[in-house]
Amino acid sequence: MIPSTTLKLMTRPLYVASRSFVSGEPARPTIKTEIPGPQSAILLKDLDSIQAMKSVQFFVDYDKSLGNYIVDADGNTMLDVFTSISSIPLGYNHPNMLKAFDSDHAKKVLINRPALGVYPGNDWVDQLRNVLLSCAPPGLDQVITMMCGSCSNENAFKLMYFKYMDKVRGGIPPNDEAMKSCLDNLSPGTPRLSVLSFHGGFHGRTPGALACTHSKSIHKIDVPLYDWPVADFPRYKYPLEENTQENTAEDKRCLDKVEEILERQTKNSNPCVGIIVEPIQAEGGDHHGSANFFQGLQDICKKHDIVYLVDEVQTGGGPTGKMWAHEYFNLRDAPDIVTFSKKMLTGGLYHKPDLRPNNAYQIFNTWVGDPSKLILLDSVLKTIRQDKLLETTLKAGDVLLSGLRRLENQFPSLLHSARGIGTFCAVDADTSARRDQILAKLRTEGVHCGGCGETAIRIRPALIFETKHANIFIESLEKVLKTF
Ligand code: PSZ
Repeated sequence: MIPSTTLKLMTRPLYVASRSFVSGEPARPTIKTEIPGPQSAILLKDLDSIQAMKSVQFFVDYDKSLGNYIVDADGNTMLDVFTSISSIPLGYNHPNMLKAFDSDHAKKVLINRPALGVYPGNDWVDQLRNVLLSCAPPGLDQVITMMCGSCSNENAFKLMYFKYMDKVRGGIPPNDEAMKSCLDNLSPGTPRLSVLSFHGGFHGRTPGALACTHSKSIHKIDVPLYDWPVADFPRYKYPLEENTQENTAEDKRCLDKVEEILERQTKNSNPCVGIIVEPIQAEGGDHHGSANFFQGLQDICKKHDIVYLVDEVQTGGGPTGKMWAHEYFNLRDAPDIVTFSKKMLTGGLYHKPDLRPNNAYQIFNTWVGDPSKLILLDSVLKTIRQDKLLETTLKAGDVLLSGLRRLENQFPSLLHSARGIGTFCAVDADTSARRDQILAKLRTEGVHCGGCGETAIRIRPALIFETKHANIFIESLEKVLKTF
């Protein structure tokens, strides 16, 4: 008879997990119920009685979730390649982040949340310098914290207006008439100015940011917004290396359009003070622009002396394998403003010194950010450096993208246009309905993924996502595609 210990060894799964960055992480997903399961269904019904949040997908057990694996209220353990819309930098319950509030000082920062614009703590300047400026985009040395991505963009727009009006007045402060009329939203204190954005872009939900958002009608319907101009963002043919001529022509078409719009806006007395653009249009469908396109936009901004704002809310913080996606574009100069949130854990903006507001309280609100978030971000940045997570992201991204390319060749009627930088990857399904079916079936395989745009499958894992996780994702996707 075989001794029971040997039997146990023999029946152990062949797949033995290598060490993960978060120890104790499950080796694979395990699914016990449909998702949402019965427990989530009860909670959904309960929530619905007090809040109309029809978007909730399932409830999560954040005590049990670990590393790359999210555990739902019904005990289903899923590989999470969506991470709360790309906002969980180191996966769930990373020990370094859990430790971040161990000290009394950190706890006191957490509970004594100040109005940072008037009463910052005595370590605030060091925190801004040592944490936020330690990972600033090259060439930018001014930083302001904010609460979220939308309000970061909203305040970036204000910096643009201030700079523009300062130039219009030749550096002279606004006169009494302007100071009075602005209280009634009237000219000359309230000028007519605009920000140029792109079809398919997403920049947030507050009115200015929403005026620049053009991904889905449901975000905008029934909301009064500025009549700001919208330009075309390139739409490339894939694979890129087989379509260079067409894609270069597409860049030129889009850049010419931008110039045309800027001139029209000036003629119509609604001048553009700046351009807002995502390095990769994420919500709108993971549309990439070339380095040539982004360099061209910067040239246009310089020619018209307007502000170049790169919105790195979704791309920033490492998922492309660099801290900032625009670092891939070899811009001749830093963008004038870079906004961030999500994986950076605090919202905010980096900007050039010439955009500093002239007066106190022009950029201001009660909290202007949250110092406890910088304590967490500090532990995230140290972990990224110590564990070389940007390299990990590039390696995992290679496996993802080559896997997606193999699958689009194997299933050409189902998938096309695989693309990505680092783990910031996507592939399109043939129809919206198919994309949704693929996402639903992936979930029954234990992979929590998301969509964006009309037909894209969007991959947004944490920075601790490794090649072994990428292999599980690709294997699961292949299994799902075989069912069609
Ligand atoms: O539906 C939503 O409100 C969503 S789904 C994903 C986002 C928002 N992303 C937020 C986002 C972004 O991706 C970019 C490029 N810019 C600004 C924002 C807005 O950030 P939040 O949501 O923090 O205001």
